[in-house]
Amino acid sequence: MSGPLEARVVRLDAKGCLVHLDEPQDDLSGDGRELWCGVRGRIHLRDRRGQKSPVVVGDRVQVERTLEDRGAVVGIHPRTSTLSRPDLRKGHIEHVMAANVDQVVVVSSANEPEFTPGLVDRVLAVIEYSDLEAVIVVNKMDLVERPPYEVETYRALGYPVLLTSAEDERGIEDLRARLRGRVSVVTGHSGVGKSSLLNVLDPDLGLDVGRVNVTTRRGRHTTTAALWIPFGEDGAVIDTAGIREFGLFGIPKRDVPWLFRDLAQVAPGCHYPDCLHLHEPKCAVEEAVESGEVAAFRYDSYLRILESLDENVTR
Ligand SMILES: Nc1nc2c(ncn2[C@@H]2O[C@H](COP(=O)(O)OP(=O)(O)O)[C@@H](O)[C@H]2O)c(=O)[nH]1
Ligand SMILES: [Mg+2]
Ligand SMILES: [Zn+2]
Repeated sequence: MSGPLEARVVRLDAKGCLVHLDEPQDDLSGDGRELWCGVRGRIHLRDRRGQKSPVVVGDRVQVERTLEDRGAVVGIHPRTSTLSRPDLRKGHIEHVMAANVDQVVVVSSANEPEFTPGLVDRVLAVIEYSDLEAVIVVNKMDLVERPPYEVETYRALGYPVLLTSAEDERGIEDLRARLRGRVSVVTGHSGVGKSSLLNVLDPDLGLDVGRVNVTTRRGRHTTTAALWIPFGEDGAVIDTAGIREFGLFGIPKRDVPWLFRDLAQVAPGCHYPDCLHLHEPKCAVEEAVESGEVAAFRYDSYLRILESLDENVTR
């Protein structure tokens, strides 16, 4: 057997991971590039502290063949970026969801379920902290006359917003152009049409499309694991299931105001340099919200993130 093979982790389960080999191997079935791997002990040990899994989807790894159609991950290349959330069941341990990501595509819907800015604002804050890029997708535009009013605010702040419909296929080519040649994590509440959009972009995918729960109008959660979907040359989409809570892992409270571009613009006018904009005297942010210079929904999202950090203290 020769030296280790270079590969990418494309799927995880309890026992190991599926990797996609850079170079196809003649004696492997299928396209010769898929190999199920366990993870060698020393990698477990090195990365165990605070990590749920030593390898995650998107990781660049080195693998060794063990049995004919089996392998072992023997090395992990340094990550260029990670996306994480606290794992609340296990006492605030960081749960890395994906590695080596270029951008986060946060999908929402204009209706059914009704547009809510909470998750979008959370994702925007996360990407400001991690230097990833964000793309906001408002899907199901076929169901409404005009986009949600929040879209104007996002555009004014310089965030790209794509208005799409998996139903009548508007905005799909713009979305395709945004995904080309990049590694994107796609996130958003269930039922907004993530799988439907990916199926329109690549009809061979055949991802499961769920139904919107009639009583709550909140989607039922249909996908089960983070999934690496190759997308054109060098590009890929990571479909992350069930991200109810998009993580702000380990972000100190005092940094949060600076993750909101609109708040950060006016915050230098606050009386106290460490103002958290929670009713401190002479707060420029509160004045800007009152005058309408800062959109009230953005301030609400900011307050909710601060509250959530109180609940899940991460440091
Ligand atoms: N009217 C309309 N319905 C859509 C659109 N995209 C998805 N849906 C429907 O919304 C439901 C949830 O879609 P799905 O792709 O499973 O959402 P996901 O949970 O975000 O992956 C399904 O019934 C889809 O047929 C759209 O652009 N317009
Ligand atoms: Mg889905
Ligand atoms: Zn202030």
